[in-house]
Amino acid sequence: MFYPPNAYNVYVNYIGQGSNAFKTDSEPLDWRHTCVTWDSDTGLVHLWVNGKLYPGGVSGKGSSIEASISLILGQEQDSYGGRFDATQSLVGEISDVHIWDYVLTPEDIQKVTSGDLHGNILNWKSLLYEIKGEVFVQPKNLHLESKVFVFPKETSTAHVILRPEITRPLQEVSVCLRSYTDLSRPYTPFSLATPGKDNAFLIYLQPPNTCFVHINQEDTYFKTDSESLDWRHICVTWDSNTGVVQLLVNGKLYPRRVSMKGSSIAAEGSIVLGQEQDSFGGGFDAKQSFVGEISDVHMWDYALSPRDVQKVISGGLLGNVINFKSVVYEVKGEVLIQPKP
Ligand SMILES: [Ca+2]
Repeated sequence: MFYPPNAYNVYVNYIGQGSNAFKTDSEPLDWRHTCVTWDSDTGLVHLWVNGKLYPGGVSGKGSSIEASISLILGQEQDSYGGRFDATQSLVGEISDVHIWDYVLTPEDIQKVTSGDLHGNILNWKSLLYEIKGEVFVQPKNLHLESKVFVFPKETSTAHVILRPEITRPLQEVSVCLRSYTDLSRPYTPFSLATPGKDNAFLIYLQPPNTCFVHINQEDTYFKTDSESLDWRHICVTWDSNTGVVQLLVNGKLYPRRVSMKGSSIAAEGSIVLGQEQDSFGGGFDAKQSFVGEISDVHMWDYALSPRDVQKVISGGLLGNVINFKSVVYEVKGEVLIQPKP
């Protein structure tokens, strides 16, 4: 049992509460790798989180776990194979489950973490399983650090969906990204739609030197220096209190505008890279699509200052709503993930 943010309880043959309560370091909102080992001879229980050992207590010394087991992911059994409690269920993602009939050494744990050691009792790579209820099997996301999305051609289908870490109404927003394109027609690197507002937060570029920012359906335009055929770093910020919209290209602030003062962007957002949404999650037009490369997409729930943007450009400030290094995403259609040039 995991009690966020940082407590675990391990039960062995009913025994566990208290004697095997672990306190770990608080982990960021990211994947974590957990190992628990138990040895009946000594009763010792150890917990490893992301390769770090948290020594535990003693449980079930001299006992053994019976041969006939019911093994379930995502629910807590209060009887053999059943009696689940929704308030103890897992909501999220699980992968790489392995079980061994021996106690792993620290060297073993390193191998497990790097994917070089698989379970001998249960091996995730050759698992027999049954899915009950609403559980989806999805490809594992590659971590995007030092990666770019490549949109190789004009389509009305290729796009990337980003899942934000914060979902509540936003009175302030900043979005930054790097893009590289040779398009001479208008295009859309970033489109955020909310129910009933397809242009809740939209960055729409019209080469060679116009940038449209839409906030809750109102568009504002900026004249910029002409684009050169190179990577460009774009940030757009908006603060509902003043309505001020800032556009910064490669750190340069253009004359500020005002839009949709006093409004807020609804909590339920559909965030799409590479296509312009004309409905929630769809309504794409190939002639407004992005062709080229996009990287380093970050989003915040506050308005960055020009000084903050300098930190973003140097990699010293990462988004709190979307952090490109850990973002959960889905690729739809022909979009490739390639190393950063
Ligand atoms: Ca639209």
